[in-house]
Amino acid sequence: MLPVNPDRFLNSLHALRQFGAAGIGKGVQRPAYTDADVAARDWLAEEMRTAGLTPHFDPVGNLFGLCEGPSLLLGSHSDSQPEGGWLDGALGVMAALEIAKATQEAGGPPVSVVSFEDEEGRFGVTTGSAVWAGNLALDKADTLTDRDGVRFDAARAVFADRAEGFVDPSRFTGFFEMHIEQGPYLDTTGEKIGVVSDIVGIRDMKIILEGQQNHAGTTPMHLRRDAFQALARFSTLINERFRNVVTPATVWTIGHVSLHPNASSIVPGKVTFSMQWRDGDADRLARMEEIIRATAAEVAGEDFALSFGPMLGLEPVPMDTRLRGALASSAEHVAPGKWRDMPSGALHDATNVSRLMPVAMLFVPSIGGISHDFAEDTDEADLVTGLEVLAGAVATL
Ligand code: HGY
Ligand code: MN
Ligand code: MN
Repeated sequence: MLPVNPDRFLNSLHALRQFGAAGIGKGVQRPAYTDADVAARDWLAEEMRTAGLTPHFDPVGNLFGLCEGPSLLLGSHSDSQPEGGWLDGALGVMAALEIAKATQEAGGPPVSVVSFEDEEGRFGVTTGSAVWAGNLALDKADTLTDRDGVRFDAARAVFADRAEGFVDPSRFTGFFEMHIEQGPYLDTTGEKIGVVSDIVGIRDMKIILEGQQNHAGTTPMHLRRDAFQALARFSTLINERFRNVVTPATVWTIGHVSLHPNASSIVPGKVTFSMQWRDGDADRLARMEEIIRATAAEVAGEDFALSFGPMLGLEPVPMDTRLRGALASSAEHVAPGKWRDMPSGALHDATNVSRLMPVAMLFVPSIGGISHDFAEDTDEADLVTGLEVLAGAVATL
């Protein structure tokens, strides 16, 4: 068994939490490329150096802690949602660093560490690992903008003085990512570990409908071309039309809506909204895209100009059998009868890394199933159990 140090691990997690601490519970506000994110990465680079690893920033801000020669890669991401929890991503990065330290103290196996950048998609979808893995071309990523119109190339310039080239993935023999479940299943069943079977696919795009801005008092209802009403009709129609295409595991979200000019006495003339959908089946994702595009065109009709932003997406991926088996046997050893195989409804960097090498993931419970919220939390005993399962899997490889 690798000599992991639970207190050292938990202390490092609480240290990372200070960067962008929201002051509400253990919440954090550490979106990619913000001052808090950059400060956290600079701190992490020093932690890696102290742990005997060579810190390496790449051109998009992915931070690797490299050990000599071929090695296992462990990690996740340390950026957060605009309102995030202290564990989403951070858990996997600090568990990786703890195991890198333990493997050095134990004389192997060699472990490198990574904190990917913009996994939370301020600009794209798992942007940093997507660029590193070749799922997203850098010149295309550079044209992406965040919800305030900031361009990706302008944001990533903050790392220009630190960035070296992209790390060659062939130095790594496989990738493990530990993550909170971010859903209700382990918390409900009382199980301690999820060994991930596969990660769902995702599609994400912006839809714009433009009608007619007008006076909210003098414009009769039958003459309006109200962009909010068009969005409301679109949402109602797709919920109906998805019914015979989706399963209980399919999800879709309109999470970001920008009404123009967003004033209570003005009929909104324009709406820009995010349309995101996820499922384990690529064909179902494609059928849903057809319904979305057709329904948007139907709602637009003659009254609204319709346009679509770039569609970003990742395919569903199965986890590597050998690495997953190492996690399962370690889980049975550490938490006998208290673990399960399960799919991931959340996206992770492991999806992109799976293009380059074998990958596997494990989950620990999320209290109340809450995530992407300041209230996100996990019992510290469960965090340590996850660390021990991961260490056991690494030791067998
Ligand atoms: O949205 C996701 O699945 C990830 O947490 N960014
Ligand atoms: Mn995450
Ligand atoms: Mn997340």
